[in-house]
Amino acid sequence: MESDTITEGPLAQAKLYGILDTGYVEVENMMHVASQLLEGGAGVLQLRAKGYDAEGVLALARKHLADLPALCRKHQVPFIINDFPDVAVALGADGVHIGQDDGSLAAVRQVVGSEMLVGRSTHSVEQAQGALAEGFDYIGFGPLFPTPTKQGRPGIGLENIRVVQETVGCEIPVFCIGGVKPDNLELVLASGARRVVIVSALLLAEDVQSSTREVVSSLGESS
Ligand code: TZP
Ligand code: MG
Repeated sequence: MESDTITEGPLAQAKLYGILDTGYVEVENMMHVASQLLEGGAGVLQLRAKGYDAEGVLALARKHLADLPALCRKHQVPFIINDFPDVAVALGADGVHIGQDDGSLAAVRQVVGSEMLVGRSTHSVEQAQGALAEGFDYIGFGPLFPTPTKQGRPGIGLENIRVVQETVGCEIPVFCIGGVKPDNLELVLASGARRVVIVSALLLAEDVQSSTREVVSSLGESS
């Protein structure tokens, strides 16, 4: 079976999933960094604010990212909220991303309805296939390598990317995540990945926009 033949839906063109992470970007600078990720060609944008509760994320987004939903719409890029379905609804986001311990898809759908994108973090082949069976719109698969962005979780390596890409990635987008950088992107792609999430290596880049553009260009060549 072809490994990534997804040609329809809001994530079809999304090869690079960008994340605005409060661990790396000052809140005052978030709008600027978001526009660099979008100008560089990120095809999805998530707000990730670990250590914030739902109220905190809502306040942060309202104060510092009021123009972001419109900017994402202009670029035709889905805007995703990490962890909090109710915040995603309140902000009029396009989706929400949840982890393994954040309950079932059915429970999230009760909050966000049937239209919103819902993604799941997965850390094994079984979890990836389970998320597809449950009906998630996309998955993150990793961390491939240990990463300071997600402390306390071991790297799962590159061995299982291909089987996940072939069994899950033919139905829903699979974004490989965790320690992916411009330096190892070629290896990650050679291991079967077709789409990636990159957090720190882009947010800490000297020129976020041009680094993003280079990654997107490498991803385009691989498909
Ligand atoms: N989930 C698995 S790894 C990870 C998340 C949110 C963090 C990835 O960040 P980085 O900086 O690209 O390694
Ligand atoms: Mg979570």
